[in-house]
Amino acid sequence: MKIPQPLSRSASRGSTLVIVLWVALGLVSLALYFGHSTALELRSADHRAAAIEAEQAIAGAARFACYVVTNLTTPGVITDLEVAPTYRYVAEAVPVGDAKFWFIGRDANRQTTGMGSADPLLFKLVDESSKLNLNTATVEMLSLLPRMTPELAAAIVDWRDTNEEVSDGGAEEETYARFNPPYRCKNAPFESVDELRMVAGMTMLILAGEDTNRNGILDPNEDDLDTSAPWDNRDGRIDPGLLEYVTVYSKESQVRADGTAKISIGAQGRQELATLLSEKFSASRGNEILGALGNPNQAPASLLEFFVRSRMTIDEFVQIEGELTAATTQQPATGLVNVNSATEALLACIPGIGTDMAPNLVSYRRSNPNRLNTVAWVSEVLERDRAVQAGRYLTGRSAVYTADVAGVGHLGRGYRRVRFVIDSSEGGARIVHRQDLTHLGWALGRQVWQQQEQLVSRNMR
Ligand SMILES: [Ca+2]
Ligand SMILES: [Ca+2]
Ligand SMILES: [Ca+2]
Ligand SMILES: [Ca+2]
Repeated sequence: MKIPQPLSRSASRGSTLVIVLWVALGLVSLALYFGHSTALELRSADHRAAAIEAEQAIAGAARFACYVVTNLTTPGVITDLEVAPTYRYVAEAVPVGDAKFWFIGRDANRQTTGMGSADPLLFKLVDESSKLNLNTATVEMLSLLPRMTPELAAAIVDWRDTNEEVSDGGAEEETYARFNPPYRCKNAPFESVDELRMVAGMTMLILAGEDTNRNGILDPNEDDLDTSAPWDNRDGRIDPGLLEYVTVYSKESQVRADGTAKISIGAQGRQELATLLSEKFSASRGNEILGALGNPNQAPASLLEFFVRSRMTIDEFVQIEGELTAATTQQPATGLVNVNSATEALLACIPGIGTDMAPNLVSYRRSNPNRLNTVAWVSEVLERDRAVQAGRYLTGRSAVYTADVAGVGHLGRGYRRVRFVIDSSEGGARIVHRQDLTHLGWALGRQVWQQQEQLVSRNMR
């Protein structure tokens, strides 16, 4: 019988070594694992901190925008010339501690065909009166918007009108009842432009077009066909969707600079108007103007018509324009288009202007930048009848602005973007809409991206 021999000394030492090695290996991998996850944790904490900085900068930017809107040299006029340099509304890479913010703006004088890839982003507030108001524009006006069809324009009007009568090509209750799942036709005014998604026949391509990050300029993925989303036509120009051209917020200011109600240009305001004219000019000049205006019961329907009929000079009219309103209780002044800030594509939708005269208005603006504080100059470009027709849809002043604010934290990290709509129509400034647009991705263009990259690499060295 064989008695089992104890393991030799050397074999026992060998297995101990193997065990020690395994333990050491385990400890090393644990150390590596925790080291790596701590680094990850640190980096993500750093990003979270940067994002919080960006959010704080954006909140500050919104307050700054409210201040600018309520402190304009001429209320409702927001051209570069009118704004004092100490609080210019052009805001680019404004530092707030380690963070920065930008206003993502638009160029009103860009060509109808869109902006080329070389066109830079403009950093400023956006005038909501530079767009068509979904709640007041007619089917005819809506139909002329880029990417719009007559059927879709009719469906938009059917969505907001209170009746159930289907407009030509439009959609009411029975169309929406057939959807899966079905829903009701709103039959009430639009409360946001995003509500357009609900309208029958609408697609994301029509809404956003090539400009999927909604910054008004051509980004690399928006000019490469279908290499990356979205599909685009790679023609070197941005072809934006409907969202670029429509609003639900535009409205006229109801108050004068001193906070009192504006004077009606209708019969009910005639006495106040007479007082204003004699105060601003003289009693005799006032009488001349009132005489030219004629019968108070056939009052002008718009400020532009008032100007044309009054035979005032533009310089005279500018002095009283902010005191007057064409709004009546039956027809509140909602949705007028500011002829000084609307693009050519938008102006072409206005009755009396059209595609033939819109380019002339834009070229007048380019050559007369110091005239963009009034609606009166339109009568120097359009003939009288067309000016009177267009006047009902136009204004020279705005009360509602968008601050589309992008911000980054330290070292360009933690990108965030929030859009604020600021309404000053009742005096003061109220934020009436806030929308987080961070999910649309980087919207500050290639130039700012490169600047941020350089900043990071300088700091890494
Ligand atoms: Ca309806
Ligand atoms: Ca874009
Ligand atoms: Ca693309
Ligand atoms: Ca294009």
